[in-house]
Amino acid sequence: MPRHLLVNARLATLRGGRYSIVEKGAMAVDGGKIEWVGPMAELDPRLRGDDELDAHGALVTPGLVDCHTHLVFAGNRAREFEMRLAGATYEEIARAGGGIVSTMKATRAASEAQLAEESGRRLDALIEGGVTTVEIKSGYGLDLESELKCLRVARSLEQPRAVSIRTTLLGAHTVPPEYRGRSDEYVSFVCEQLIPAAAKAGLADAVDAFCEGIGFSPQQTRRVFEAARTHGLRVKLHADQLSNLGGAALAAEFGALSADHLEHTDEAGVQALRRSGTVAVLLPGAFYFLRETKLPPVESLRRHGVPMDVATDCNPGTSPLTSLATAMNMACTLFRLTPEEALAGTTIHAANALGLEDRGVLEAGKRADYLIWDAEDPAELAWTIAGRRPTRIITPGAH
Ligand code: DI6
Ligand code: FE
Repeated sequence: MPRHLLVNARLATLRGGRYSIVEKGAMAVDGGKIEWVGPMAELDPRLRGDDELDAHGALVTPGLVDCHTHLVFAGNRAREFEMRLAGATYEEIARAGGGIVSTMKATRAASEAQLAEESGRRLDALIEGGVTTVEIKSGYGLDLESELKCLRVARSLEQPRAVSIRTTLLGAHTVPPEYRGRSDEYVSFVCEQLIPAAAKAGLADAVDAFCEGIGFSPQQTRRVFEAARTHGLRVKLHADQLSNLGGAALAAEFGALSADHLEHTDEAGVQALRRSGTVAVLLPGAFYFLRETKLPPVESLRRHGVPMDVATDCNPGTSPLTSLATAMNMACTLFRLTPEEALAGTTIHAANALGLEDRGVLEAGKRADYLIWDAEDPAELAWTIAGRRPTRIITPGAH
């Protein structure tokens, strides 16, 4: 990325998690980093030069961060969608051997190239919507080779694109058929073989689990977290999505980067998140697609000052969504976030949920990931339903 100066921009810097607008702003970029941000009137004349990018008064924001996706998978679940509309519940389909297991079969059967091709299309859609950093989970392989394959594919998607990818090992997503009725043994496999292998290969940045009646118990989740800790990996958790098993408090106890979903989290869970500094990730796409009615405790999270993120949860079963701006709209309409909270939840706070302090805010010293929008008001980004796209994406590229 060449040294350049952005001028005449309406900068939504997101400093302090607020819009923090700089009117008639300028931003100097050097070596892929922001060197200076402020009003044009205070611009050091020595920074001016030939390499100026004129925003003509348009809105500029940090690049968006999608901090929770399962976008590496093969096939689709349209048939299951039809079954649910005909009356079957998500849990019933899962218990009957459909759900995650049906995607697991397609994913195990796919070659690495095929998987990269299918998954790359979903990633490209996210990028077109302004996502410059994305987290991708495994969890549709559920055996040693297939889980590592999914993580390798996730990592491989970064190179040809101007995007940063963080990978998360979600071996504890569901019990695969070969371990049916032996979930504790499957957890032993995850702890003793999968986590060590992923850590040794350097393929995972974090470890996640699905703590749920149809997933893993709190005791099993605890074993997974302990193994992650032994291998120096941070944790995050699918917590309290369909029922309250105390997942938020468990995540907090292990200093998780984030606790995700949280529809059924109670006051004690929110307080535990606050104490541990764990970020709350809200996933309105899954709430919408499953036609859930139990709302996450947004008012309580706000009151306790727990940072809230918004992510797509892009996955075939509960959130086939590839627009983060649409997720922002849903977070506002369904969960009553303000458009400002939704934007903070897809920039500065979302970066924190990935343990990344170097992005998500337009500030000197941060990465120069930024977006120019055909918009004036930052609330416009969450306002449209179909997902607005930036007119320009400027990013130093991978890593
Ligand atoms: N919770 C979810 O919403 C997704 N995974 C999870 O743990 C669903 C994954 C799927 O149905 O394929
Ligand atoms: Fe998820």
